[in-house]
Amino acid sequence: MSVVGFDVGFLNCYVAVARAGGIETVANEYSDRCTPACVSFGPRNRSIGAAAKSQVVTNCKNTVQGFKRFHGRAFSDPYIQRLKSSLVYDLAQMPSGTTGIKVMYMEEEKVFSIEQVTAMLLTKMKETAEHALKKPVADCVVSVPCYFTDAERRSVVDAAQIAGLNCLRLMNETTAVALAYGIYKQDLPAPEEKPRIVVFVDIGHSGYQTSICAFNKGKLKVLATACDPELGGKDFDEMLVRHFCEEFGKKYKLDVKTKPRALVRLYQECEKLKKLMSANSSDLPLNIECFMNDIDVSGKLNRAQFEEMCVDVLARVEAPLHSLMEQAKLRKEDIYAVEIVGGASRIPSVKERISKFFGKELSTTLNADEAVARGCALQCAILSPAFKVREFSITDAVAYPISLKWNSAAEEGLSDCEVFPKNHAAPFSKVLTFYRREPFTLEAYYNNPKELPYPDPTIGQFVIQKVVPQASGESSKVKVKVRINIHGIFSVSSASLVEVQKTEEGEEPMDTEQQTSPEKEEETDQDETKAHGEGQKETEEKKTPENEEMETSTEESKTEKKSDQPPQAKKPKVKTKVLELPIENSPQWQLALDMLNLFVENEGKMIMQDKLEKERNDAKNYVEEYVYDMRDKLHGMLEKFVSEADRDILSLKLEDTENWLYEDGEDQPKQQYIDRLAELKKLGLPIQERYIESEERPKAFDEMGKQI
Ligand code: ATP
Ligand code: K
Ligand code: MG
Repeated sequence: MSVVGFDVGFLNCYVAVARAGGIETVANEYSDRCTPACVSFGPRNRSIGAAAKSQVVTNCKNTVQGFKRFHGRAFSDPYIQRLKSSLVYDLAQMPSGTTGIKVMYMEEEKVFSIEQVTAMLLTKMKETAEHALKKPVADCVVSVPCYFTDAERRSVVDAAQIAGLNCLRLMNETTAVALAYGIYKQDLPAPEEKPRIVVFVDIGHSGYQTSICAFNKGKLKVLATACDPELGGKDFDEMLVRHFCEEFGKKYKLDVKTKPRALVRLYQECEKLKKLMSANSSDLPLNIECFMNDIDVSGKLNRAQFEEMCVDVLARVEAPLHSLMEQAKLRKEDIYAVEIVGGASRIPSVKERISKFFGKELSTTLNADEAVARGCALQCAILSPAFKVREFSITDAVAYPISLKWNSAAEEGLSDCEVFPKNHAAPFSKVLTFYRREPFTLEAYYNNPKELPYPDPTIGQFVIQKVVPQASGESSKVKVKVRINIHGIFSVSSASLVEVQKTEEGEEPMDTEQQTSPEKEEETDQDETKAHGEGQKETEEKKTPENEEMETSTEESKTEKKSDQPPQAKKPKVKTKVLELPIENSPQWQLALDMLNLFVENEGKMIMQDKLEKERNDAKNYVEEYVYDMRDKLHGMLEKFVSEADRDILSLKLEDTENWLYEDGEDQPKQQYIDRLAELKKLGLPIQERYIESEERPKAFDEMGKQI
């Protein structure tokens, strides 16, 4: 059982683990706690993270970044099509219609699905966690933006599975931040007191997320969220790039947009400049050597100019904040603190706008880069039975209202009802009742497409199978449990048919189940009570049985409503038997199981290939190191221990090997390097042994001296 949190950022990823000392953000093999969300494909292997980022310029067509936004999207999605033209690498359509990336890998053209690419990144992050914990990692919590839709979330869950991870929860990034904020707070109001209201703002590279949360001792409830999925650090970079493209166009007659490599470099330099400007308001230089056509370029900019060119971007900071306050129906005075995280929250003019909106100093008590990963690790610790952590209940909120529609059995066309309104508590289950004679289909969809940052309101189709009429010929009562699960994903989790059997008065009902009492019909799932805590009952208005019938029954059921009352003692006893019904799930853009399995297998193969390639490279490096090391020593410390003739033989052999390494030996199987090294060592070892012996001898005498 591992306790790990992964912040899969658009640009920057972080890994946090729970160890005896508490939650810790851990460093990768470059001693960096930040791992770039970057995967690079080569003729023999993949590079992931920092190693990939270093190839952004040299191997730009096969180095992918910024892929977080491709999850759960059709290739034909206008958003994808628009992005496609601005990317340095290629996108392609998967057989299922979703988005893939097209690269050269192992000297072949390959298309990888977005789930595979994110899985690669997760593979790297998993290794980082395993290295820190010194044991295999599977259980984890993975972050997603709170504005991710169902299809996007399912795609990330699949990516985790491809990487061999067991994702216990997909956690909304702002909720992870809220948990990281709340769990250590000792002074939260008691459960019966007025909650502490805190606003969280996360501005990353791609997205802007805000949430407003209510805290009491031991619990947090997300009241509302508001986002701009298209506002982040990248938009500021974009403005700078546009500015310098124009400037260099005029100044040097360069058309930067025609050279992907130059463009990639310009983006890198502009990002650096943007960061410098956060700490500095004076003129700052931007210089790139050999930028294009061997021309060195240079320019300069100051913060005031930067802010001026970003007015339109900055103007978008306020809208989500307005929406947040409107949804929560709270006044600005009710807010205890505004906590900001995310890299782009360091931009002074962004901070100013937010601070001005709330009329409040912003709080930066959390680590702006690591809070999401830490929150995820904390959530993983809470979910892990093996780890002791302070009890803390988290109630998240539904981001977009969800409705169900179905063909009415009464033949009057489609019926529908909103099952989860916006900001409804999540995770959560509801039981809906239908009266049916035959199998029927429920279609789940987002009922307010306008607010959806996604072109397709469909969530999926769910066929309730094997529905049959009662023995009497009447419609059967079918109970369908719908839920927003722990990942924030909608599902039809179970369906059952209540078979009514009339029995003689006084006869003991046998092998029957008492009908569930209406009060129990709406409840959270057993396995989720822990994640919820008790806040649920207080905040969730209980529907009366009438309400539920009204909302969930089809027309023809209304006449039967009376017979649906709990059995009464004097009437003939009614036995009921509950039959589980199979459900056929077709969520939108769901990766098919056989594909998922294939991807799991392929990821395993690629991991193996990377490992072999690493071993091969290591073997080559050992030869190279030996050549340089031995050559130095032959003319240094080993000089006295080798005859001139032997030294010449070995020297020649070393030189031969060096030449070979630069020519035929550049790219050989591992065994070749091992053999070469063995050959060299055969000559070198006797010399080294003579040296060691001569070093040991005086020491041995010394030891003897001490003993006497
Ligand atoms: P997302 O949350 O959108 O998935 P992410 O988590 O990868 O993205 P972060 O790491 O939070 O993003 O933030 C990265 C962004 O913050 C980049 O645009 C980066 O240039 C910007 N950034 C980091 N430090 C600074 C700074 N000091 N000043 C201005 N911008 C900064
Ligand atoms: K991040
Ligand atoms: Mg982020």
